[in-house]
Amino acid sequence: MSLIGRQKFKTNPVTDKLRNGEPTVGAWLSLCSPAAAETMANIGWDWLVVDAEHSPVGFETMVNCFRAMQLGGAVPMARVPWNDIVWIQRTLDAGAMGLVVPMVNNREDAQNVVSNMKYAIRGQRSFGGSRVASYIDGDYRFWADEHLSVVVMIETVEAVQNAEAILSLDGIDGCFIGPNDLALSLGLTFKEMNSGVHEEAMMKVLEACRNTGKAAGKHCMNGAEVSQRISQGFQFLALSSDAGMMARAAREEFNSVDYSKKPQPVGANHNKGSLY
Ligand code: 3PY
Ligand code: MG
Repeated sequence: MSLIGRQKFKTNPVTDKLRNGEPTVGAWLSLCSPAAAETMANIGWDWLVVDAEHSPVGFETMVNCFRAMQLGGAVPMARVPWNDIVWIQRTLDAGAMGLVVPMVNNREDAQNVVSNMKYAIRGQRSFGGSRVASYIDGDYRFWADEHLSVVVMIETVEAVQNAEAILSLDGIDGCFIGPNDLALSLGLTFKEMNSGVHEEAMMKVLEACRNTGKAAGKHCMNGAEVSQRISQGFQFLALSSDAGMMARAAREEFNSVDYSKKPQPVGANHNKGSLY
């Protein structure tokens, strides 16, 4: 038998890096396309996140995105729409090796995330297997409780104030700042993001991560910001999304087209004064 696609993993490379203080870089998938997921996975990202919160992706498409990511070597992850046991259970069973959970505002929310992602006696996840079980080395039930990446979103003023209480909870690997929702919560325009009180709030979250030994993350617009955040100590960095990058590249190429280069109609420069 060929070993293509059969290499079993003992641990989760993303969780390992987050726990070891190393940076990881990934991207959001909003196009709901396994073909886009496969193309993206081949780039070399540490992880890719299917966005089930703000894209119309369906479950069957999400599973196919996970398969495509695995094929390309990226750790398959998802952002669930809410901290909801049904979504969390089904997404993990579908093959996510880690979840990003939005709007975690206090310690109780964080406790519910951990409980929703872990089997008894630690949590309330029900056992029904997972696609990932075939690809890991060991018993999935124990593997999942130990190695799934548990990332909570800090994206409100309340969450920033409670960051240390949230992050100190055992079972949480790190946080991910949603800059847009954080700006809304602070009453700021999107132009005011990444400076002033917005930046101060993010630095407070980074400090809470340092104090608790957990990974800080953030959604970034471009590679320059990812590099800057890595230098500050952030570890779970998303660079835009498949849709965003496609639109940006397409816009750039489209805008580079010079319509004025069209050939002049034959005879346009004809010397009307000539007999010939
Ligand atoms: C936000 O900016 O609020 C996000 O959720 C980004 O992923
Ligand atoms: Mg958000």
